[in-house]
Amino acid sequence: MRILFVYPNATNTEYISYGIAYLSANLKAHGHEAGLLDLTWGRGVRPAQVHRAIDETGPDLVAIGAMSVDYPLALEVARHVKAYRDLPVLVGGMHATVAPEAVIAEDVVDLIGVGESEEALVDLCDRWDAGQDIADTPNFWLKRNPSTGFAQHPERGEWTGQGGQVIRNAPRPLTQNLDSLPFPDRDLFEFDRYMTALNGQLAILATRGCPYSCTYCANNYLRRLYQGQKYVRSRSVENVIQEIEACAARYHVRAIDFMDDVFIANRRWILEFCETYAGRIRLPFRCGARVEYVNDEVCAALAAAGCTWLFMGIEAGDPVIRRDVMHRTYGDEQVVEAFRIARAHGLKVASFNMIGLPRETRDTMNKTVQLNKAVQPDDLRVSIFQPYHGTEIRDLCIAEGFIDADTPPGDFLESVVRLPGLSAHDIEAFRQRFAFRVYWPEQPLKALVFYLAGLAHAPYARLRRYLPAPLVKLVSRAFNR
Ligand code: B12
Ligand code: SF4
Repeated sequence: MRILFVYPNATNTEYISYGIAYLSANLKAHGHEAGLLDLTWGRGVRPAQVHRAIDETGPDLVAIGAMSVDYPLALEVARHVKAYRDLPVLVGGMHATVAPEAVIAEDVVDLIGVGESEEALVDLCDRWDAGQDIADTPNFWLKRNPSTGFAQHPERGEWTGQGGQVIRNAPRPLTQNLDSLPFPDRDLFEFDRYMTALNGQLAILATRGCPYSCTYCANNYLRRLYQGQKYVRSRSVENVIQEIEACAARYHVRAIDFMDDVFIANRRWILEFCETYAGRIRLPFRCGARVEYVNDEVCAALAAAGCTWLFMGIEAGDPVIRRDVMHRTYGDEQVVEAFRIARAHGLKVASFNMIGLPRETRDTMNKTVQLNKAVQPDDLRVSIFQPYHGTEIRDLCIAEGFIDADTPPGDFLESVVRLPGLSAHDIEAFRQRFAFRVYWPEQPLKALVFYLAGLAHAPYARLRRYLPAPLVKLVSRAFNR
């Protein structure tokens, strides 16, 4: 079977979709073929691009992978597909997982994939090739064709996507042995182009899942979706190292970027990893952490292995918002201590923060600035809170009137939450000055640089796709340490 993947990377972030790359690798390992329409490097989508990709690949199925932020563009692509050819359109990825009813309700969508889908997609394609009924394939929701009584199938009915009874199959059990999956198919993408844009930083995923369940995060939803199963899984150290070695032999890799939710969550695993990595890889790397897992033993091992940066969520400075709204229960002292320990071992630490949360006031946002001021992070990121579908915090926002039931999450540049006394404009203005206030007067030069970057952030994100490529590359390099 031949699949045309579509990566509607609406934010033009220079990262491939590892979801699509894993799916493609597993499909190819099982004898199927894959092509790609990658929208990372352009401005939105033109019908001609879709037509060309269909003509070149000759797909049996168009498979679009989208996060919520990419979803409007994903739908636009689906409309272009349907206007050109009567091909089945499958939408998977994080948005279809957290908002399945809304996605399957679209006329231009025939099937959706819910949750992790490597094995499920192979199952679907195998059944398809064998001419079997696909109606009860786990993970997939699809529309049963009213005229034939079967799930829609090229030989049995038209792929109109309209009408029909929706069949909702439960997700397959999670893949527990992650080593059984082939390495992601980076070559499906123009991977060298991504590596150049990211200054040689290679993204790797060593784990899946997170031990926590913060109210605003997809893990909160996924943990419930996969209730009763082991949710946090790690690849073996050897498997991860082999992937890095294979990539280092193929691409110009200068550093490793572990994209895992909490890379250091499993003490035994991280200690074994650091020892092996130090002996075989010797490239600088960065990873994500949580303050609860930071201690002298782990930081010493990370530093000895070549870790340069730790990314750690402070998220909110107000302990009540942290506990009641976000379900993050660490204290301020724990944050200060974790930053101190990491830096004592020579690691640089960046803080992640969010503002514009439900129940937020100017006072609580100031507390987030103050906690950052206390730790003086080497770098910091401030996001404007977005109520993603499927999360507990979205339910809270609706219940307490901060958003309407049908409010979509914003484009991450602007708040969509109604907060008494704080407009979207106030929140954006606060974000712009956030870093300046953290670093001033302790680090005046840094305060000024971050102030200018804060001012430029939103206009740059909106204009980026219209700027000349060399300029975008320069900015990416400057901000990708
Ligand atoms: C790595 C990562 C990134 C990386 C790379 C993203 C990328 N392009 O893939 C970077 C740093 C660039 C990033 C950026 C952002 N991210 Co991010 N990111 C992640 C993270 C930590 C892991 C994602 C991953 O690669 N997982 C491993 C792969 C194998 O899993 P997967 O992508 O889910 O794919 C599986 C299934 O979804 C499914 N699937 C995927 N595609 C398809 C397609 C089809 C057809 C089918 C059938 C199935 C399918 O099968 C795949 C294999 O099992 C997740 C957290 C998480 N727990 O998932 C957040 C997460 C995906 N990110 C999130 C967000 C919000 C963002 C940003 C918008 C943040 C921001 N404010 O800028 C940006 C968006 C930029 C963009 N367009 O890429 C949210 C998305 C929430 C939502 N409802 O959409 C998540 C879930 C974290 C959270 N807050 O809850 N992110
Ligand atoms: S610790 Fe991070 S990844 Fe884990 S649930 Fe909380 S926000 Fe999500």
